Amino acid sequence: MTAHHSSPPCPAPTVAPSQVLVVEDDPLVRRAYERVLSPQYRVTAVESGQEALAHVASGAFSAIVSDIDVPGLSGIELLKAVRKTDLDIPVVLVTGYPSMESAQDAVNFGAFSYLTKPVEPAALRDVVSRASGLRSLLALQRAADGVLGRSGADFGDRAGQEARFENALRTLWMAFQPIVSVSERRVIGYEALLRNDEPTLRNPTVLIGVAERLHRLTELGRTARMRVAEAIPSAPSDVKIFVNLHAHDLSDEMLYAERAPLASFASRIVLEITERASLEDVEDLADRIGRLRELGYSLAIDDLGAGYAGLTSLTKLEPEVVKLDMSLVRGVDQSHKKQHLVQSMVRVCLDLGMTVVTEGVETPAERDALVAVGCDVLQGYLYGRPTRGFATVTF
Ligand code: G
Ligand code: MN
Repeated sequence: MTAHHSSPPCPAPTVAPSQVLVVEDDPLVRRAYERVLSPQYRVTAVESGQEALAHVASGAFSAIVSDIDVPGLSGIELLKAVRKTDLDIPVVLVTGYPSMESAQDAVNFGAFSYLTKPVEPAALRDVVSRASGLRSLLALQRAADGVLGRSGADFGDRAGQEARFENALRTLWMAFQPIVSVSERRVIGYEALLRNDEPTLRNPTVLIGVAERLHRLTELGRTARMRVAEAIPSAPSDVKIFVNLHAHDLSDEMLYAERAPLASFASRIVLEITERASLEDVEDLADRIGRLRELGYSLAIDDLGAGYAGLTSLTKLEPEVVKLDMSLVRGVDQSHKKQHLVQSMVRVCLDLGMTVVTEGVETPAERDALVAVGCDVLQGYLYGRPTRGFATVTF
């Protein structure tokens, strides 16, 4: 792992302008392509799809020219595999047996162009030149995303994504947003929310998306929990700390370790679980939930009412806390339907002995409407934005 002492605010385009990957099993044809392209491009020529993939993983190509029918991995499979890691490399597919279906497939999967054998040298030169030009343009557009602070989740090659993710992990900190009891007129808890100083990964949803793609969710979850644990000693002693878990975190054995950073605070911690990522993939879910309870944690279902939470989370988690999604809150004062819905949900939850937290409260009118239908524990900009440290709330 490399250390990044001074990461630039936005990565420069990482594409070398002139590398072309040729995938062709017929040695004569391969040589012919090399001869046509090599005056202008650095050509890497391989004979199988597998070899091609290995090169794609390590090199920055401006374009790929692949036979549609190569050993190991067809041109279309190669195209699909390439797109998993790089959205931008133009792929030109070549076939000796043109058929409607393969042309259609090629286009559906995002092939840049489709050539039939025998390929005219001028046509090959032309298509590769257009492909590599497009590649440069895409790289510049990705750089523009960074400069203008757009999501940036997908830009750059994989190496670029790794570097930006490293920077985000290294600068990760937790913001805390107050959760208040209206009747008690006090803060009863704070939700910890991901923040980081990598300009292209500021949005937590984008950061989590990149972590998913890079298979680094475990690391992200561990780092976040470590940062929460470091902050807790400066929190008021009578509040709960709400910590979001990704479904993937439930499969991390470190979560259950007695020496895990949060373990010594477990009785003060409410773990929020959402079904945005499905819980169906977690092995032995019920057993894992049992272990968390034995360690002293409480559990919450996050985003209830957003359409994620299903039977699994309610029946297998039996949460102490339910968090109503802000989509139910937005404009609740204007909508009788929302008021009825929230009222029914609150009743059911209270009957089941669960505490209800209502998220995303922004206006006094929303607060009043929520209190009128039985909500007492509220969270939202009305009481405080997520901030560094544990801000107090004046009532
Ligand atoms: O999925 P989850 O409920 O954990 O997400 C909480 C998110 O909602 C955070 O990103 C937080 O910044 C945001 N948030 C918190 N309070 C409000 C609010 O009052 N209004 C809006 N629009 N967003 C909020
Ligand atoms: Mn949450």
